[in-house]
Amino acid sequence: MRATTFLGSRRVMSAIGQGMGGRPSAWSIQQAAPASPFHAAASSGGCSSSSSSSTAPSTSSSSSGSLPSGRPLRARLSRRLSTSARAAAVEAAPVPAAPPRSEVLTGDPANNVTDYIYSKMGTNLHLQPDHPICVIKQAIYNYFQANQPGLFKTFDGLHPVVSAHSNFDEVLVPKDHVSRSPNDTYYVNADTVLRCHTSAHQAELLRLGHPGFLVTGDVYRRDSIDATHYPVFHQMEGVRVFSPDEWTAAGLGPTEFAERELKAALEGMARTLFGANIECRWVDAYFPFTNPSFELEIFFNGKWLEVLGCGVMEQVILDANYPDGSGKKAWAFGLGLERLAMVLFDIPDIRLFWSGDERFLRQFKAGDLKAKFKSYSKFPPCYKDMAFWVSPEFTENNLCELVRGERGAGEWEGTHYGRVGALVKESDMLHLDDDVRMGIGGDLVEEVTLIDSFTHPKTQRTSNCFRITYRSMERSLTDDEINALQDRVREGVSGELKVELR
Ligand code: FA5
Ligand code: MG
Repeated sequence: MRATTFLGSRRVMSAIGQGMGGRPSAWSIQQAAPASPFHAAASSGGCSSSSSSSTAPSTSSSSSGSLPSGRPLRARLSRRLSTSARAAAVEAAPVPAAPPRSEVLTGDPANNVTDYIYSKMGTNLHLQPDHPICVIKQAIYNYFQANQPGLFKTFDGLHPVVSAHSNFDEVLVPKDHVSRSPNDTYYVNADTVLRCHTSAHQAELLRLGHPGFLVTGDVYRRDSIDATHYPVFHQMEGVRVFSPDEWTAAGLGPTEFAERELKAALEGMARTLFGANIECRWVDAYFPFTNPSFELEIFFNGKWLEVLGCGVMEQVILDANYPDGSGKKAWAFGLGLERLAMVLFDIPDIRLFWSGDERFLRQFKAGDLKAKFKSYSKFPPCYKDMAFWVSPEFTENNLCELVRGERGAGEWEGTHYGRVGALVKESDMLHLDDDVRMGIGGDLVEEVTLIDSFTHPKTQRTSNCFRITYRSMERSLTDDEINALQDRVREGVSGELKVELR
């Protein structure tokens, strides 16, 4: 479990939706402003406002939940959402193909991209119409379009290789922020990265003067390994700019107004996607580019799952980029599409999104938000523990990269990546011989967990014990195969990460 979020800081519970103890209760609906379409949408789901434990004002009783025609708003909304003719117009941009390998694995001293990561580039799950990532993306576009027709311009094809300047500097990420570290971000060279968030495009799109936009794309992070973290995933960025007359009409200050609009928009989105009974909570957060900042969590499979970060945009960003930005106010959010799709379609493991297995893919269809994933197999996990004295080279992310790294033994044959279309030829892989570039376990690695750590009182050396869980989504693994993988992991960690195995 990471102590801090990647771009945000450690979280503090906000008052909204926080229970008296134990599990916080679901959120309550914010005070509605009649002028805001998002407020109408947010109240349409009739989400049960949390009981006495919530301190947020609730309007579920004061909001009518219907439009002037008398038709229930929810019915109207869902009709609109299913009308493809009214779907958001997506910015016509060429689909970002994988760049040539030599442009991403450059040999530059700062380069830390692996072939495993490169093999994911150009796959663009968010552009494959029947893929669950694309299905949920489209549902969210439709929601925003239905609420504010034409306001949000959508961008699906912005290239994931971006300057460090736009990924970090333009969104005020401090020079010494952890997310800039090569332990956390993939560098092509010292000035160029694989975007680690879609916020990398905020400033450039603000400069074009769009008052609202949604950007979807693949993002890349060196990260821990478990069922909800993957080194490549898909984010959607949303930005909405307001003018003074809007907050004046609402009788609110600019920041207060933007915060209220933001939460209403996102609560409405959650209820539109998941229905009224979904359990959600707001958590206070920190991001360098927003203030105040929040994260939204959804209760899923017995745990709170963080699905998005958001906040009121730092004024400096608007001032520096938006035409006449100093008189404006904006909100921004960045959501994880895999996480939302896991909740919506009941998908238990993030690795499944990359499966080329027909038994997975055929369960989803464009426009079908009702599909629930049916497990076609449940193979037993296999646990391997490994203890070692750590070295200066050792970090948990380095271990995860080494363990998962490139193709999984036995998973590469045939079309494991084929159907989802990773544009890597087998011949490109054959000359690779370095375990850090190649990796070992691929998607057979389900989880890497630190289960024990102690510092020797005399030598002050620290020993860690990690448990690696291996499991295939598609077949049974043999003992011999796992033992061979684990032997290679042990060789890799002692050789590459210079740790002393115990
Ligand atoms: C960000 O990336 C911010 N750029 C979000 C933002 C945008 C905040 C605009 C404010 C304004 P964070 O690092 O928390 O924040 O990631 C956002 C979401 O991406 C998370 O909530 C989660 O849903 C998803 N996510 C993060 N890491 C992973 C991962 N390794 N695998 C899958 N999903 C992930
Ligand atoms: Mg976060």
